[in-house]
Amino acid sequence: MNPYLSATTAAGAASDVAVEWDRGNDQWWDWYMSLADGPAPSGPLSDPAPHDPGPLPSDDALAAELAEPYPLSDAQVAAYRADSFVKLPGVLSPGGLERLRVRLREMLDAAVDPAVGFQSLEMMWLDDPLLRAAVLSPRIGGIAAGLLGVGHVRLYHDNALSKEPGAGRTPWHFDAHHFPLASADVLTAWIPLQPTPREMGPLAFARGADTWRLVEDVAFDKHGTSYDRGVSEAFRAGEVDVEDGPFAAGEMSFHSAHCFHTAGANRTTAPRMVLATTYFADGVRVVDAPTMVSGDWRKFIPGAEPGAVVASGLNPLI
Ligand SMILES: O=C(O)CCC(=O)C(=O)O
Repeated sequence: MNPYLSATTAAGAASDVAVEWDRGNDQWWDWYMSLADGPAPSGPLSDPAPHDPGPLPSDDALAAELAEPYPLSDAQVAAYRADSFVKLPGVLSPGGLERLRVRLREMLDAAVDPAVGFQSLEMMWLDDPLLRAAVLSPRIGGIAAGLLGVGHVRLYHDNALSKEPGAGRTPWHFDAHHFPLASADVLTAWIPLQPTPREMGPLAFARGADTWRLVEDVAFDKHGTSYDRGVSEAFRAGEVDVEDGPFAAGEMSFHSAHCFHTAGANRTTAPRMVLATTYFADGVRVVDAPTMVSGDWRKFIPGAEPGAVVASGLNPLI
């Protein structure tokens, strides 16, 4: 039995996820990360290359940067649709990202046990003006709307994700399994807050809008690592192209809820800090039967019931 599950969520077959999650979202991440295949990382950690983010913008300058539209090209929109993800250069300035990194670090340090290897925190936008400006940013929300081909998006949630030095892989998964949203028009902006070389564990993507269908029949395993292994074997057998390159300063990715993704271990001495924000097209409904893989989703859509349109006060239009 997986040690992160309660008696209720552990019950039944290993592929049975029908009950709802009954712990917090940080415990959800502890569970989900334990499903990653492969040996625990070992050996010395390397120092990342020095990075000078340059001058740090004032609050007003950062707010202005976050409000400025990003010139999304037709080729970038087409790439997102064909590949199920796109990596975009120069979305935010290195100095702006450094300000977000410092603030997010303070918030994580105040809230999370330092012994945890994959540290997470959500709904920071409710407590912090800087995070609010980033999470509700017209620049980032505008890219999300442009990629989905809609006028506006709504926020599902924000997420701080810090993979600490030495922490292991993120297992292969797709977010349609995770978010209880009944639509393909859902995407996540993955915003690294420092340059992220391969050895730090950048997010990696299985290319192709329909690639998820290759692994539809791989049985989920809530106790162990067989699902992650099965997905990776199927992708190898299907010669799926995996984009696993580094992220330069200011570069960020947008991946569809149908994009399979994973991330390597962090083999550096610095935390791999990321702000991940998930947006969806206005009018999307909650699925009829959320599962334990959705975590504590009610925190992000208070008052909503299965089948209802997602439009709570915590899902503002951007
Ligand atoms: O940051 C990671 O390692 C995983 C993040 C992820 O799965 C996501 O943002 O959808």
